[in-house]
Amino acid sequence: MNRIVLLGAPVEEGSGRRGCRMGPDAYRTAGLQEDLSGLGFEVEDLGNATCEPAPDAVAPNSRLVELERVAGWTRALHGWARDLGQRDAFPIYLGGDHSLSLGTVTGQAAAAEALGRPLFVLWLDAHSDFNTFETTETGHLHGVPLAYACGLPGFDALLGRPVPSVVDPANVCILGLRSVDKAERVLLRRSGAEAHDMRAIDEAGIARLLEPFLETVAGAGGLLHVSLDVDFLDPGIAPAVGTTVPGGATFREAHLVMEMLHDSRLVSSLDLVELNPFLDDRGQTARLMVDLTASLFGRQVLDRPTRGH
Ligand code: HAR
Ligand code: MN
Ligand code: MN
Ligand code: MN
Repeated sequence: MNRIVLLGAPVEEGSGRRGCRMGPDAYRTAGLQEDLSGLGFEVEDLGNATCEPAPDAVAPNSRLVELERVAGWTRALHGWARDLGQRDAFPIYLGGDHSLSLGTVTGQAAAAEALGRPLFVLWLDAHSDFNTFETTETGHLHGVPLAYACGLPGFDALLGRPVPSVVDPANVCILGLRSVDKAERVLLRRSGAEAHDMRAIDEAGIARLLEPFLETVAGAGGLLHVSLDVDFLDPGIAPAVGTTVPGGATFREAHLVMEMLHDSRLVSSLDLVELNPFLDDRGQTARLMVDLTASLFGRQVLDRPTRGH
């Protein structure tokens, strides 16, 4: 696939603070389109998605923050992703906080189902985002998207109906964990999703954790959606996020993941989430996220043979 489409998703209501809505423009300013064009891709920027709040989305408890707006974004982005996921182009969703994945992952899952392929998800994040409307302690809906996409119950207000195509938790791999809430941890364990914390990465090396997952995706003939949260990265190299947690992935660990993903040729869609340009230091985080995306699309220092194609 030689075509890439960029879609801005300037949602910030899921994060409980302001700033993520500036994310899509920060990626544009940092030169995302130019870098990808320079790698030989035809890149179309579709601009930013918009949404109307969903007044029918009634909160099942009083803790949930901005449910009507987040439900509006979920519906809009679900529709976009279901459509873009069936086109002959690679969609990159420019966030926006991680609640945007409520729409993009479920939309990509619907697209994969229409194409007759299983969808796999790689979640690169300090957090597992596996809370439900019942377990969330903060009410911030960027803490629930992976549980939602995996079909956990209680979320029907978001789309106004059940998720049409859920992701099998057995098809999920999470890397980078260092902040998981108590009840969330139980749900995550019960789901059977593969999850690796930073200790596992320290001990095994990130490549050895990622490789078997990629082999599983390839063996199943799957499509792979990658959701890259800025806080996967160590705050020392990526300060522009509202939920920094010390001890994150290093510059080289993150690039290595992207380089391996490129070589695998398995990735079919990407979320770039949680960038808060208001907290950035001279654009360094936006720039790093663009560089990581370039690694995913094949930027390398020396020529090297790639497996597969
Ligand atoms: N677990 C916490 C909560 O549910 C924090 C979630 C933070 N999520 C993100 N994206 N920043 O990973 O509120
Ligand atoms: Mn996240
Ligand atoms: Mn996170
Ligand atoms: Mn939060």
